[in-house]
Amino acid sequence: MREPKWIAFRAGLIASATLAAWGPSRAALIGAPESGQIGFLPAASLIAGDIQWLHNAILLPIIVGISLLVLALLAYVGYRFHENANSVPSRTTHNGPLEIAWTVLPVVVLVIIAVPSFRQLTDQMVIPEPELTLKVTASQWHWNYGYPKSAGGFSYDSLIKEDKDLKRGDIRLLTVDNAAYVPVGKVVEVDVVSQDVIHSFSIPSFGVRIDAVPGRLNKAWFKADQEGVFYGQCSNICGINHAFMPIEFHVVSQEAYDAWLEQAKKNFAAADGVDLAAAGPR
Ligand SMILES: [Cu+2]
Repeated sequence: MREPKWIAFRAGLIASATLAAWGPSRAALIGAPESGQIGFLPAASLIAGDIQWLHNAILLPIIVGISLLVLALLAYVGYRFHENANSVPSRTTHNGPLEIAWTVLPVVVLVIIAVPSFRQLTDQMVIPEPELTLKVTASQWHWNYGYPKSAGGFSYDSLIKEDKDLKRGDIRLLTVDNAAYVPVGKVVEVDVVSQDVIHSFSIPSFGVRIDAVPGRLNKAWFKADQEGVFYGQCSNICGINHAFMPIEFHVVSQEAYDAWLEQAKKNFAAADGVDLAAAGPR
């Protein structure tokens, strides 16, 4: 009986290897979640890297340290001052040095957090001279990407791909019909508005998250430092289909971007909002 089992086992191995080879190629994919993942999506911009550093190198050690300190104090109090060990409790109500310490130490901790935090906020809010400015308009429930006049002056809707339309390599709930394209290594400013309710434009790998508010122009920026496909989602509960307005950005070389631009100018300008869903190159 061993041999058939062994053959079946090997057949299973070959089948799974073949399936893996057929599966979606993740080589070009960088900014998408994976099963079993914990932590952040990989950073593809300096700002995203800074944000992750602040979390991993500053916040997490402080959080762990404070939690362990409080746990140790609780354990010590439970051990040292339980009724049998300490039947006549002290009636002390004040302790000057202790009170100063527990006021000053949290302030020091907050300052340690504040210094890099404010520096990063400044980096995010002070937008360098942009090389491409995208207008991002949120609606219930899709995004519209507008390219500036210098790039052809067109705009198009970007809608989630429904389950029935998914092809191999697409990611359910994240792949869209018309993705946005930006060149690698260029400062991209995103001007974010909303047509109806408050949405939030978010691409974790770029370190970008900004609310889309009706009647208000919010600006963010990123400079993607590697090519790939990066996903985000609307990050502000905006209604029944809030979970179904993903964001897909392709970061490509300047040549690939120029080629896409040529094609997109024709497709989207010709479509003029009539049949945008069918017009997009992918
Ligand atoms: Cu939304």
